[in-house]
Amino acid sequence: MKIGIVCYPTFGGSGVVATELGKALADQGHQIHFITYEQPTRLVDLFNENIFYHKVDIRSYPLFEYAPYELALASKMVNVVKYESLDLLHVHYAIPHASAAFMAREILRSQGVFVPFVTTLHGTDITLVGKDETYEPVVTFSINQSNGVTAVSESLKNDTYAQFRVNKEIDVIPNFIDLNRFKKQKKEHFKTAICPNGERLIVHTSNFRKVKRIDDVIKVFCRLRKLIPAKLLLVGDGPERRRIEALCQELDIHEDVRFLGKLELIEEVLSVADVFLMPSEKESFGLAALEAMACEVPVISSNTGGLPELNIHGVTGFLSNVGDIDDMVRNTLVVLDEANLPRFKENALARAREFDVDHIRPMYERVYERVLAQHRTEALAH
Ligand code: GMT
Repeated sequence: MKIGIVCYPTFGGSGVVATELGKALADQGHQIHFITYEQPTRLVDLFNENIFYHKVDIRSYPLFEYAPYELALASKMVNVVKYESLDLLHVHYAIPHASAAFMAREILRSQGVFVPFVTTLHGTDITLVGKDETYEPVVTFSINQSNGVTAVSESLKNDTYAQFRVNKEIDVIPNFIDLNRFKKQKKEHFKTAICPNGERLIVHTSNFRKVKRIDDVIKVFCRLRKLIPAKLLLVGDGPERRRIEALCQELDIHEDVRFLGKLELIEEVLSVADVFLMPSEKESFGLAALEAMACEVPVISSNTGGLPELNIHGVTGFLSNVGDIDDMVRNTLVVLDEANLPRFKENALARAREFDVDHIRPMYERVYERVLAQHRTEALAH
């Protein structure tokens, strides 16, 4: 198949999922065309004969306070579909990709070209941004207009039906992991450098947005380090980073906390972690937790959204109510207990294996085939 993939090119979860899916599909012989405003961060494989990248050019004009990205994107989709003879478009994150895809599909239809689009809902496009009245009518319309809709967890599917008047069937296709890349590596020298006295290493990675509740990471860590020797690594960057750094100085814990910024080789850090913290307010899946689990790191998380579908309470880590710091501290101590840690690590890896890309990729291929078959029938009837 020739597939156009539209996503955010950033470090964020939906961009990572879209890029990794494209790479996995290209390995199966599909021709993949990424259409976005910058080369996706995880797309390092441009010499692959099946992978192409098309940059969306955004023309500015003094009249525009905000250049209309959605129009530039729709126009680029029209161009790529026509000149590369794409069979299908797959857009990740509804805003504004689904409405741009709708526009592209209808423009192409008016020119006698029929190409369906699949929308994958990732989380905040539904649970936070999408339901705001600023966007809701467009999000509802473009989901209903999609030829196929997928969501990354049952919880996100339920949220979509609860919060939008959506009448489309939604296929749940969980996020996935490349176990050849995400696996525990021997990085003992790294561990010794950060934890010279054998301290426990706590890791959190995120885009440092409010929804991640990084204050809770700090609160849990503050309590822990009074009970056991521990260090904290914070990976990633975003709007909250500066404030959290100042908070660590204020609390006088900065010597035990390191901010590593955005990292390409996150698996190297995860390889030396003892526990992963994800106390998020909302989390439709929790891809960062899956990456940790694949590196044999148990997860202490909130029980919000899709996290209970990934992190099994008492098996791969623990779940707590959002903001329940006492419970998170208690649970972390249970996981870090010498008598328990090996079992939690083993279970985390076993659970991650269930999300192997080779199990999940065919689920997308089946949706593509179904959508193409339906669309062919509709096009013939036209
Ligand atoms: O806001 C974010 O956390 C990024 C966001 C995205 O779309 O890039 O992440 C969402 O999609 C990820 C991939 O499907 C999921 O693993 C995350 O749970 C989800 N984030 C939220 O729901 C907050």
